[in-house]
Amino acid sequence: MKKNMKRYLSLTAALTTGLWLQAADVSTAPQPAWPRVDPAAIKNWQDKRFGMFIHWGPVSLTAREIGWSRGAETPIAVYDNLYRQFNPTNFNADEWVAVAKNAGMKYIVLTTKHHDGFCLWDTKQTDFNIMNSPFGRDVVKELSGACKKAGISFGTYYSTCDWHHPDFPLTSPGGNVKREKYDLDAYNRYLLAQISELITNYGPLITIWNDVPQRFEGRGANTIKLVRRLQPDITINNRTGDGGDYETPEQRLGGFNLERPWESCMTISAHNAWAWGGSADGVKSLEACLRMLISGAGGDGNVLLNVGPRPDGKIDPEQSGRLKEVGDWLAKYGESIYGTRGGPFKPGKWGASTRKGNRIYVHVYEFDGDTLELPAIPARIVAVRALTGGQVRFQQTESALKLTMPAASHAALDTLIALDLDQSAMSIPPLRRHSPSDSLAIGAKVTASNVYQHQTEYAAEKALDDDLETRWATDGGTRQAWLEVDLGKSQTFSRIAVHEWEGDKDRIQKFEIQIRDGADWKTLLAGTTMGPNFKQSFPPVTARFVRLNILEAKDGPTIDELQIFK
Ligand code: FHN
Repeated sequence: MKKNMKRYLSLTAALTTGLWLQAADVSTAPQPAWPRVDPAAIKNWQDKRFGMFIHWGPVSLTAREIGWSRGAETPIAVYDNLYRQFNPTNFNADEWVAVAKNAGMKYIVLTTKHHDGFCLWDTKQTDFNIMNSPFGRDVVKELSGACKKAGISFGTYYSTCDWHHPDFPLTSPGGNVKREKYDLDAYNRYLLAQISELITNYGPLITIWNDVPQRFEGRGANTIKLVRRLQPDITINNRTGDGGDYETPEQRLGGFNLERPWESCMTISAHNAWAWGGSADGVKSLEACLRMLISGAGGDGNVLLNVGPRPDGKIDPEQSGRLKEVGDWLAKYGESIYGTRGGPFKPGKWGASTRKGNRIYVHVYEFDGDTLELPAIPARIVAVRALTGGQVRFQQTESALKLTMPAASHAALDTLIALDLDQSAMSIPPLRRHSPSDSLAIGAKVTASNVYQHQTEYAAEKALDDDLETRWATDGGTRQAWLEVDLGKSQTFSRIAVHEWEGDKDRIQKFEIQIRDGADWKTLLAGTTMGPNFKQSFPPVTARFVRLNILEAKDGPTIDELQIFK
């Protein structure tokens, strides 16, 4: 699990004292009757598909993580006074916007205030802001103005959690220290006043990107109501604490979902740093960045790719250079990303697909030799073209769609093939490409000893749907539970993987994995904790029925995915 996510989860876990809810719980909580976004606004946001996230502040002087290093690697007194030496004279908002445009990014989201409480705009609510640094310029004003001038949208990241503010109940390190004295009502007034400033003085915004959900006496809903009142067409993420317009999977891609909008926030940093991580940090490969974008769009999601500018105000050439390469790809093939919807073929190791009008864009990462076999589609293909060059042939039958292309014509990072149909591509139901390396358990019959409030949203099937965004859940307080998979026939397998929900660390404390041998269950392997990345290989066994038997749990066990491999 990424360090930050672990920290974030420890924060939210530490805060489950009735003050906070897990982001995942929050996003699946029944949506309160708060004002919803105009569908046209969310479509406008979805069509952009690719945005720039920017984490910046005086902390960049230390090359340590924003917010999280306060009171940890950097003593609080030192951290809180960094702004007195912060003078990024090379900051040029037009240059930042040019980097985003050259990358093919259609919107920018800036950390106007992170958990450390420092404000990058001329706020009247506190002196702890950029105007009182040697730099003395309103970064939010300059950047929002540069965006407007260049025709790209601007959004604000705003942390509802503020470890610096004396009225906020928690402080550093990591929000794990509870203040003796605090005044949540006063803090809430402060928060709403600042959000009002950002929307009123720097809008219109494409989004307000709240972070670390705060849901105390419905305050999240209050924030949403205020935001909607100030700018009805603004999109609000799911971390306000009471729902929101889109999900925010972090450092991973969201699952294929045509109903619930989502945006994955990812770091270009090779070490997943959000703020400037120093000149040795490095950046992710072009392949990694392109696959985020392509498979993200393939899942019907946006990608918000983060840069951490240097303390002198420049975006490091290693980061801007990588982004330019992504932009060069988008300049040629952006039609397959912008304004498309995900599918119909769900993303996988093989590649991904997007669609627009009568066209399906098939992005192929891996062929099987010269061919790629996809599920049949209920539409007739009238033309096929390899947009990345070369000749491609297709064969369409009742049971499959086969694309054939000589290996010499396969593109290095993504072979893009356009399928033109005799009808709209948008009504084709989502299809899953099966591959020999798939889990044998996908879609298998499954029963469970308990399901959270008997809700289908948390049914046993959600642990076998090949989607890490859904999960089987059990009732709170459940200490023992089992999940029984029927593979339909005896199958031979040698590896099991379990993705335990990350929202609460190690709920499972003792488990067995068993296979049915006649009338009895035979234990294949046993252990204590599982976590989100449990994997175990063993000598091949043959069985039809497999059971995850949870013998001890701290609270209701909940599994994102159980996988069984040959
Ligand atoms: O704690 C923050 C983290 O520093 C960063 O801002 C990410 C970006 O999505 N959000 C929180 C971790 O989930």
